[in-house]
Formats: sequence, C-alpha cells, structure tokens
Amino acid sequence: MLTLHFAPDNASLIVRMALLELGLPFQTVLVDRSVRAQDHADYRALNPAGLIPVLETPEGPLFETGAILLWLVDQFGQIGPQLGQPSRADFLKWLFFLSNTVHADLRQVFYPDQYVPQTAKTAHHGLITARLIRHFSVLDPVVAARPDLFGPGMALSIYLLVLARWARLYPTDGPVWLQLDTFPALARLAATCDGRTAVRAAAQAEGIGPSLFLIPSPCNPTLGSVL
Ligand SMILES: N[C@@H](CCC(=O)N[C@@H](CS)C(=O)NCC(=O)O)C(=O)O
Repeated sequence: MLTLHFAPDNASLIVRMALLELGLPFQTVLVDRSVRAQDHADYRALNPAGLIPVLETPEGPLFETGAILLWLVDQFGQIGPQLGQPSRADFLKWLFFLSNTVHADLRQVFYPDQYVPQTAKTAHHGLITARLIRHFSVLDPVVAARPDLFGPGMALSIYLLVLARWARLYPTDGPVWLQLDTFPALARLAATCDGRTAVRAAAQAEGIGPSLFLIPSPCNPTLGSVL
C-alpha cells in the first residue's frame, strides 16, 4: 500500500493526481500545516527537510516531487517513458527543469522570507517572476510539440499545470503576474485536463473548485490548511 502525506493544494497534489491517473490504490495522511506538522518529529523521520509531500512505498519513504514522479514512472509506466523507451532522455530533461528550476523559483515567490531580506523583497519578486515567465515561454512550444511527454494525464503535464495553477493564485494577496493566454499550448492543455476524472477526483479530495487549471480559484479545504 502507498501512503501519501499531503496538505491541500501543496506539492502533494501533483503526486495525488499521478496516483489517480495510474489508478493505484493509496491512502492519505494529512500534514496539518496550521500546527506546522511538517516540523514534528514523526514527519521529519520521513522527510528530514520537513517538506510536503512524502510518499511511503514498499521501498521506504520518498520525498521530492520530481523523485516521486520518476519512481512512479519507473514502477508503473503509463504517465511517462520508462528506462529504454525512446523519449526517456527528454522526459528526464524536462522533469528536472520543472523540479530544479520552475518549482524551485516558484518557492521564492511563495516564501520570500526564506530567501531575501524584507528590504529586497519587491526587487526580488520582479526578478524572479520575470525569470519564471521566461521559463513558461520556454515550456509552451515544448507542450505543443511533444504530446508524448506533455499529453493529458502525463506526469510532466500534471507537474507543469499545477505549477502554473499556483503561479496564478499564490500568494493570494499578491499581484497576478502570470496570464495563461500568453501561453496558448499550456492554456489548451489546462482546458483539456480540467475535465479529467483523475483531476476532478483530486480537486474534490482537496477542496478545490471546478476548474483547477484554466480558471483556478483558491483552495477551500475541509481538512487542514494550504499554508
Ligand atoms: N523540492 C520540494 C519542494 C516541496 C515544497 O516546497 N513543499 C511545500 C508545500 S507546496 C512545503 O512543504 N512547504 C513548507 C515549508 O517550506 O516549510 C519538492 O519538490 O517536493
């Protein structure tokens, strides 16, 4: 049995969707961010960095969203190319780009206090969001050209669409700096994927409204908190 440690609309959402796309049985455990459960000893025993998600597997607890997606692809296929398949090298390249660059940069928008002093926040926000917009522009033609990697239900699509969702929503009190209509392939993918059964099921489980990707609205969870 797989166990996903999650908080609503956190990076665990990406893993939840991948598990649902794969049709795998799994159970979930809430990491209650309102009491900083990610810092408690039992959670740190699973992920010493105290970040969400963790997926408990027969091979032990896994953390890092990209690593979990890669493990799922290696174990079960379907949502991405396995070792030896033709697009595997390209899959790895874009998976690491999403994880190491886009996701890591978004963290700086969401948690500026962890990265820059108060006095540098406004300048930093401008620089990092410009870099993110540039990188979404790099990704958009790849989405259009590579449905084998970025088709509906694929691991890379799930990861990218959730990152684009957050970029448009969080922090909820900040300015909107990403417009989806600037990225036509991503917008088309968002519209297609909003209706997927796995996406709808993930949204329902986490208190997210009817459109996760195309017209995202903030999560209103019945369990736990987003931050
Ligand atoms: N590199 C990590 C980042 C995960 C991450 O940033 N998780 C956020 C929630 S979306 C978190 O745990 N935030 C709590 C914190 O930073 O203390 C991954 O890919 O899993």
